[in-house]
Amino acid sequence: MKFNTKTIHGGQKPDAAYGSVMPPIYQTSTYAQSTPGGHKGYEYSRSANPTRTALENSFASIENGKFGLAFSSGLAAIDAVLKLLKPGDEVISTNDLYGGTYRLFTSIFEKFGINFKFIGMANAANIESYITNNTKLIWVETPTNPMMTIIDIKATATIANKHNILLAVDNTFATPYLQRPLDLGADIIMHSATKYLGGHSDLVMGALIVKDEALAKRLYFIQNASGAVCGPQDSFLALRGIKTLHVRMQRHCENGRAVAHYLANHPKIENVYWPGFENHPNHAIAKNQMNDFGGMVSFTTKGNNYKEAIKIVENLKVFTLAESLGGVESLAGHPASMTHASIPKEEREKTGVVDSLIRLSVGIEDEDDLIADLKQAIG
Ligand code: P1T
Repeated sequence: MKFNTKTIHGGQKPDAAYGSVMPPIYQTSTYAQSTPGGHKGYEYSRSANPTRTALENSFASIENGKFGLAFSSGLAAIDAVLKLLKPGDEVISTNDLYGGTYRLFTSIFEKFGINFKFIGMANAANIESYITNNTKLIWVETPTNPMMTIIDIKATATIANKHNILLAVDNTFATPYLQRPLDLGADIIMHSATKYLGGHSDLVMGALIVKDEALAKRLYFIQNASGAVCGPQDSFLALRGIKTLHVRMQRHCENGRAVAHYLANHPKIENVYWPGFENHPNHAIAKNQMNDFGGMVSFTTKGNNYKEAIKIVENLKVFTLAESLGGVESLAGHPASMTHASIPKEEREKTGVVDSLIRLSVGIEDEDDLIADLKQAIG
């Protein structure tokens, strides 16, 4: 089955009871048993729920994995991965990543004796010198949030395999429409399904996808034991969202391209971060591992003018000033004060998250309206 068919049919079959084409929303916490342990595969909805199972099968299918797991948020999914580790273990992570992921690593897991090294991974060979006997996990976001740095998944997987270290890739920005990290050698894919997979800004959810059965069993154990699962209603919404992922992504990419080029030619704009530009430092890797360049675009104002940046985000009318990304509607964010506020200023500025940086999640509206909105807001 090809990708555009998998988004609709992958891991799905009509419901056994009445043949309903969409899986029913099994709004139940528990299931009748004929005798203790005598059930039909479901006993309690933290452990498993049929609507969630349908979604988890879809996750596995679209990412070319074997096992999918759905969580109550993206951070809950990351939390589950980190719980594979024990005190003394080390994690090597991209230094440019979602602020909440950084906060989870440094404010929660460091307290439990897990050590983190945040490094630039634009050159994958750089990773090897940070590996010690205690390194158990490499955490990669690509494209990174919000600087759009591209990390070579295949090269990173080769290094991780050589040292017997797990490689997890946060595939939130790219989605499997653009890149499939398991095919490139990663062990775990993570998603904030809140974003493109859900696609309509109406739910908060996380996903993990793996190929290896032993690893899947360990993650299922954590999912059930820690309990950060999503409900059946949200599972249904995410499944519905995934069915249009490919058509939405196609338009996100087209509009993202138009917006990136418009900004690049604007005299009041300094830098535009979008991996489709030939002069993007990792353009060659992006071209190699992605099918297109996505709908996320970040930029700074001329002279890193903070006041100008705030004026722009306040002036936008079609773009909504809001956290999050990946929905059908266009959003604008100010990472330094919003999504990345939990990263200390000197840390975030090292990776380019300066005070004038604006991040756009380019939606699927008409391209002309988006460009006109930017034009009036930037002036
Ligand atoms: O918000 P949640 O579903 O818990 O997902 C966290 C998360 C993980 N990884 C990436 C790359 C993300 O972008 C996010 C969430 N990000 C935002 C809310 C944001 O506006 O960037």
